[in-house]
Amino acid sequence: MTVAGLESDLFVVSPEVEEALRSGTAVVALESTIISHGLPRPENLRVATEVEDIVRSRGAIPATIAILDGRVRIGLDEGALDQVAHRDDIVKVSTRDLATLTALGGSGATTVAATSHLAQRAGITVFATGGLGGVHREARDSWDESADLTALSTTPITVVCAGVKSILDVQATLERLETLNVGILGFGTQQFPGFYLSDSGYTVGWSVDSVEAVSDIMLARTRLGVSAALVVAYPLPTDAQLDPDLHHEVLEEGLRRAAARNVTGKDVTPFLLDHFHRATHGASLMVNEQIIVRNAELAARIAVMHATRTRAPEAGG
Ligand code: PSU
Ligand code: MN
Repeated sequence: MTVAGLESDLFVVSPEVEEALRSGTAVVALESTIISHGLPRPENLRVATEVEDIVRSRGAIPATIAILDGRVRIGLDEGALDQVAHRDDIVKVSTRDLATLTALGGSGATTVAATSHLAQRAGITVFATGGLGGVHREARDSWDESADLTALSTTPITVVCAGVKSILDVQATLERLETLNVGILGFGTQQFPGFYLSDSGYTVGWSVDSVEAVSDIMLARTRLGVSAALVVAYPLPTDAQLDPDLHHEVLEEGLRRAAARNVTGKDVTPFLLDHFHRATHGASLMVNEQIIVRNAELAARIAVMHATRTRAPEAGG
């Protein structure tokens, strides 16, 4: 059996994801840019595996999404995950690149924008990532705003993240998310998280404390026909965050270097994340790992709760 509407010459859905979608078992979509471009080797594969494991341990099926040799892969086996982590021809893929890359037979790792699109195409409603893309500092001159924002404005999916990357202009990003009708819920907090930092300094309009409440809101959004995404903002505890002074110092240096080397476009985010990993001697990497694992765990709990409530009753049962 195949997932409804997904043609098998273009989509390869892993058997366990296919079975989960068919039976109404909880599935959590996971992005792959974080593996190929967001984390250094060899830690990237270890973290990707750890993230899948935590999703499973909470009773959901992980569906890491990527493009391999022209086909969309929804759910990666060990070999495919290894390819995303280690192949040198894996490009960073946003929504606009999807058709071009698949038609040309290329391989790539999907951003939040592209992953959201493909997840919703496959009928997956919950997605976990680290931090969203957003409006870059200096955007007044560079016009650099992540396509994650516009993608989320048109994709009805629930995204668990630790806010937006702290390398961004958080205030401007929050304004754009409001304009774009993207819902934001603080999970257990009134403060919008700052990715490496527990608190970005900005508050959220709504806060919930339970996965039941998130599921209630997801159900209401479906019934109301709200077609934008819901962001569940989940901060690290303060004792796990990156030291704020170190963060400030490393970010200033990274922005200076990016400007000096004329880094632009889709290279900016990987450049800055890599700078953080080097300049903090791995401290930011540890923080990043914790962020992703925690987000995946919460996403799995939300997905399990939501699946229980929305699963069609068994025929004849
Ligand atoms: N956050 C991370 N690591 C990452 C990214 C975000 O901690 O690698 C990736 C995500 O895939 C996100 C993308 O969608 O960066 C945004 O890139 P850009 O700013 O070029 O839109
Ligand atoms: Mn950009």
